[in-house]
Amino acid sequence: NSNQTTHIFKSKLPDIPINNTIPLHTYSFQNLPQVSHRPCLITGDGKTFTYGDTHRASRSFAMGLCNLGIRKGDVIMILLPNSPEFVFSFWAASMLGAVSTTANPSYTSAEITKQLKASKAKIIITHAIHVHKLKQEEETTFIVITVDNPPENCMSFSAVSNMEGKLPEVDIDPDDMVTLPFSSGTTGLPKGVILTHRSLITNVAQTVDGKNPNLHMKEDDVVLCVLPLFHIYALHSVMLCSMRVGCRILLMEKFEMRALLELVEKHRVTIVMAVPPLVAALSKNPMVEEYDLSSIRMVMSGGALLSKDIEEAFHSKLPQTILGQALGMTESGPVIGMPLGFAKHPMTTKLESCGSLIRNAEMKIVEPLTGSSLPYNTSGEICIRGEQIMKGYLNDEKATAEAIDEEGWLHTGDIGYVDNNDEIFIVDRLKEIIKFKGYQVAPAELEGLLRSHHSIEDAAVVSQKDDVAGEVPVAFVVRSSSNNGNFDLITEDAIKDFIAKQVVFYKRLKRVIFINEIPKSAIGKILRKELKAKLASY
Ligand code: AYL
Repeated sequence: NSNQTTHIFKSKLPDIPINNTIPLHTYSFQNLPQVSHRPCLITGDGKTFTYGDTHRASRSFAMGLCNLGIRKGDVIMILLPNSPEFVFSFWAASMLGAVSTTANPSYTSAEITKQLKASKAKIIITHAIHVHKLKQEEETTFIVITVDNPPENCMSFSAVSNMEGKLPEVDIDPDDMVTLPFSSGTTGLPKGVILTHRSLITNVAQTVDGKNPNLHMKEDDVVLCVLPLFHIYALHSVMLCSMRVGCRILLMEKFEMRALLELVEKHRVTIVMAVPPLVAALSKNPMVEEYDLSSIRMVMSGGALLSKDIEEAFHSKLPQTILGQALGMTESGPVIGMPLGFAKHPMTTKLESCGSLIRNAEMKIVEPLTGSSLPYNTSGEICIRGEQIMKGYLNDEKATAEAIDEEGWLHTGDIGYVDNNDEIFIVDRLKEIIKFKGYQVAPAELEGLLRSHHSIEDAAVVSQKDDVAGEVPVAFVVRSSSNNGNFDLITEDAIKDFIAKQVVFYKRLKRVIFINEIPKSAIGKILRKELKAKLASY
């Protein structure tokens, strides 16, 4: 309706010129001459790689991959915890014009196989302990490279890095894909999210570039990398942002509170990228008293909603530290909102805000049913537009068209509003996704598994609030009628086990509730709101 006003929100910071037509690695290593001697990666056990080392190791691995036949457009899977090899692999792919798809090494064989098939990865980089989960099938043939001692038929990371060769000249288009994380978006199963050189450069620049960067990271910062790099949050906000500014990345392979506190104290960590449970631990865990955390100047929380209680507890525990929430979504490249309290010239922000819209982007809030755009202080679906958003879902035009409309707006499935101070507040979620400590759990994936069980006729999975994880998946199950009159009806525990065997730990069902019928709309869509209401009454 052309008579309607469109309320388009912008950042309070002015737009900046962004040179996003170069390859991502060129952009990220732009300051190499100045920073080459500076530490880039520090491991928990004390190994250091300078920017020069990191660039060299990435190039060497790229040459090895090239020798193994990896060419422009090919996909490699990085199935690693936080480690220097993760970083080298990512850059090696980029340098070849190839693509990395990152996955959680704790995934089950079935989960890895799905991503392998969808991404057609030709090389997998992992640890020897995960090799048994990699199943060669007709449609999927790949070479396995392990960063530790290679089992039979696998190659070692160092051997590949030591292959003779030279880096080919590749012609990289800004709109070529560079990484392929998986996300279920607003509905359905996990899908490959196409992020290009242009989209990632844009989003990193929106975050840390400019005279007054929205997120002020500087060369002498030490950034804690405890969140997994296989997820877009740490990949972008820790690895890409830190490397752009030339600061240190302290890599932790897994989360362990005491080890984390020791490392923060020892390395004088200045920035912590966190998820709400980690902010809660920093605010409430008594162990924190035993360590000197005075070096931390910023803590960012993202990936899921942070409660006001935790925010307040954090401020009283670490009053010298700025805490802020960033809002992101894999499909949006990923950052949407970043607190201006993190800016070089900081502005005051409110409790519970999820940041302010990043620069060089547009946002609108739409009424979900009519699509009309809403003004300040009115809740609706958050939509974002700009060069940072994904190009689309891999081989899925339908899902892409549902996510990005004809005018280029990405519909996030998050319900929120913008207040008078241009801060974003999230109030609800339109989409199906369940957030376990910031990890995605796709109801459709669990529902598919449940329905594949012969004793289950129908199922629906919804989220339940949880003190520790934020949200956990709960299933409503209709048992098969063929089992009527049979006293061996499937039990809650049997269903939980059945799921647990097939999925990574955070997708496990917390509860199973048996019902007679799953409530559905006329066109067969599960009425999740109704089930959630039911859940509240249990
Ligand atoms: P995905 N508050 C509330 N919900 C949030 C927040 C937040 N601060 N951040 C993310 N979400 C939810 O794709 C929201 O529903 O990416 C959003 O649509 O796994 C969904 O999580 C997206 O989930 C950052 C900070 C990246 C955060 C991110 C987000 C990565 C999560 C970079 O610096």
